[in-house]
Amino acid sequence: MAIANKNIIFVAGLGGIGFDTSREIVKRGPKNLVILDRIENPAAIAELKALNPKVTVTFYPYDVTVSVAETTKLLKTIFDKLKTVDLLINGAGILDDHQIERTIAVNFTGTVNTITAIMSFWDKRKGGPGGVIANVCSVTGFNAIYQVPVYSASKAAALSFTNSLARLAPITGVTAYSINPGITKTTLVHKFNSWLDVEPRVAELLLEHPTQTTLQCAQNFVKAIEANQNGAIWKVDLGTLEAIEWTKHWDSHI
Ligand code: NAQ
Repeated sequence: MAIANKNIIFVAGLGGIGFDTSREIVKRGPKNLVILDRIENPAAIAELKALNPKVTVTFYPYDVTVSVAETTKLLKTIFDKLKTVDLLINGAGILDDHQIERTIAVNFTGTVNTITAIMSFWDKRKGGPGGVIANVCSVTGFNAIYQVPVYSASKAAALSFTNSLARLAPITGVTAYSINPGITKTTLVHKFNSWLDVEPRVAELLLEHPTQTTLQCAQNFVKAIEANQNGAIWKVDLGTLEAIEWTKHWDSHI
């Protein structure tokens, strides 16, 4: 999907990976970039606006743990203004295996609920135009960082949900793919709690191995958006972009 002239909603567009990706998106000249994030950052929004004055950048506070009904209300405000939305990016995530419910609420339920809410505007069975969803999952959804099993499982769940969404596209008209970053230098991975403190040095150990910058990640993130492949599972690791092949071990045959 060419980003120029599109209307894009970016949940968590101000985070470490999110903000650099927002900058790459704005450079490509969408019509609207609507950023939804938990905490407002006027300086960051001003920077995005200054980057490309032709782009309308707006911000609404949004916590992904609110109800589907509340999300639907916010989306109605946005759809009333923009009329159409081409792409929804879900990027909210936390990494803290001491907070079990919150991890699942943000990383998995938040993604599912946001998508459930946008379906009432997009679903072709309701006369909607369809749309595109990009979910930020993680390479830990492929193979866990087993010292953070709750986080890893929440990302595997988000990835599985995304793969199902892609299969449902013929019914809903809504396509989907996942963006799965490898270890990327942001505050998220600087220091974090392992489950039951099984490995107090998990962050230090991880960061002994090669990582990528947020800019490298963001540049490949927008390439994946431009490729626009329903069902793609994008690995965005160490400055590279690769569509991974998912191994099938079982088939429902329906
Ligand atoms: P950062 O903490 O900077 O950004 C998280 C974003 O989520 C922020 O915009 C924050 O406001 C938003 N957020 C958190 N709770 C929210 C809520 N309740 N409602 C709305 N928004 C909320 O972290 P980041 O590294 O930029 O992470 C961005 C996304 O990439 C997250 O989903 C994260 O899980 C994912 N990710 C990050 C990394 C990494 O290394 N930084 C990796 C993969 C995926 C492999 C690696 C990991 O999985 C971490 C071990």
